[in-house]
Amino acid sequence: MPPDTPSAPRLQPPAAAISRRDFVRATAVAGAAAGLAPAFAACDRGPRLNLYIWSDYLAPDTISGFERDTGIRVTVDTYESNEEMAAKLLAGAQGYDVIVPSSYILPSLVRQELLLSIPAGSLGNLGNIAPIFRTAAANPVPAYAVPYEWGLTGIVWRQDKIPTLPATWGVFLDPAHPGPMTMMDDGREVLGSMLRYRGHSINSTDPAALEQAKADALAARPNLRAYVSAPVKGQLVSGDVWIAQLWNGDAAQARREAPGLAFLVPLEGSNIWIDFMAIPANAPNVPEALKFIDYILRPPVGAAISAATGYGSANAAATALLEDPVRYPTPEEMTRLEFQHDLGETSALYDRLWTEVKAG
Ligand code: SPD
Repeated sequence: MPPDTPSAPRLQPPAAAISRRDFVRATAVAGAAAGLAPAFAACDRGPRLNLYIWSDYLAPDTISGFERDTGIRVTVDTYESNEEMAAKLLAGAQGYDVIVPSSYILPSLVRQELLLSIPAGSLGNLGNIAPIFRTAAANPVPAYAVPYEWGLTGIVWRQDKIPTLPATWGVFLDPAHPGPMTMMDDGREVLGSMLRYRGHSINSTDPAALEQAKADALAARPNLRAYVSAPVKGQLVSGDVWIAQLWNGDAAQARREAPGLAFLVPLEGSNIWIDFMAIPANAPNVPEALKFIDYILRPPVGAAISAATGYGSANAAATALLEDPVRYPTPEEMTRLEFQHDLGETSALYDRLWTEVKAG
């Protein structure tokens, strides 16, 4: 299938073809920002928990196991980027009890007073977190956030159709690329990959480097079918997309359906990220939120989530239960990987450049 032409209309993400949403009770969120609390509260009485999490980021039995164990009814709503989640909170969304932000956005959520600090001693299973995820580099706001899972950003491709893919972000810039391609609907990821392509940090605040990243992203745009993150899995499986910028766990989930898929981290380097569980400042069900986070920290629960999602667990006791855990990068591999950092005031520049890239 030929890629879209340069004159193609604004890229639209396809509908998700693989989703575990059928095993969680998805919330029908009418309208965008506000209005969650009434929808949640109206359902029935009894203890409740409203979880707002990335799509495809739980094990099939995570929610049912928690409900059975605690008698707390859970509603799950999903998002596809940190920015989508933060925008909703900033717009005044009420009703969420647990969210799952990445490390780079945590300081900004704290600065905007959108998070509740987690009371010391309230999580009996906190000791299960591996030491590597307790450092200041890994967790910039330990009083507010508990490590969940970690992963890598790279390229997944149909090896059955393209036996050898060059291990470079330049693939997306090549007009003669060998098949339909997508990049993620995520400004930090797309601009970050273009920054690494030119030898810069994914956390660069250099305006000239960022303008070049924007120019490169714009040069790649005509080669892409869409900006789409996790939901691209269905298109990779069906063969409608052959090459996609994606996270390793979502790539592993797709590979279960299409074994011809392979994943690589480009030689120019990439992003290693950590996601965290946190409680919004306006959470209506804080005791239930703490129970949920502590439940996730149980070793078998964390192990099942890691096995299902294909991401590494931040929980050492959970990882120890897995026969084939996701391997943490070696020190040599880490030389090509960076954690995404909070960029303070430069975040606004990233947002502007990304808006311009998407506008084309
Ligand atoms: N399907 C779950 C994907 C979780 C990705 N979170 C990390 C994003 C880092 N930019």
